[in-house]
Amino acid sequence: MSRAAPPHADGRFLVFAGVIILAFAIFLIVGVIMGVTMTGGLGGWNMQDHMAGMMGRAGNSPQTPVANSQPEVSVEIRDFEYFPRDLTVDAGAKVTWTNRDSAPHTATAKGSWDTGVLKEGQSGTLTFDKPGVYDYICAIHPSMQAKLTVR
Ligand SMILES: [Cu+2]
Repeated sequence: MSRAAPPHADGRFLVFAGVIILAFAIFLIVGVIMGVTMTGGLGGWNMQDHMAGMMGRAGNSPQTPVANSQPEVSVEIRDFEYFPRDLTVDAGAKVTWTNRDSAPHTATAKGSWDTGVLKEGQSGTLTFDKPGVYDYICAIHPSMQAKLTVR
């Protein structure tokens, strides 16, 4: 005489399988959410941008003012800072800003001049014919501040 399986065995198995499937589904959903967040897939969210905004590090490192008499002068934008941050050029000089960050930046002297948005690797060149002192910022990250003097 053989013993039949207990009548509740199937039900127990179904509950067990259900828990496994549910756990797997939660794992998948969390994975997708994390993936989207980390890669900036939603609305251009950007880790570098986010960290700089949180830490407010733009403009914090010390820099020596630079005077450059060349007709063409370069400013690099890197790690949410302008290099050099305090630049003097001669009247008539062409100044080129190049963005080395993955985040977009501008060089904007409100009411005077503007490079427009520079994406990673892009440059903007402006010619400065008249002497003057210009404080400028990044229009996207206003904590990025610099100064251009035309003499
Ligand atoms: Cu910026």
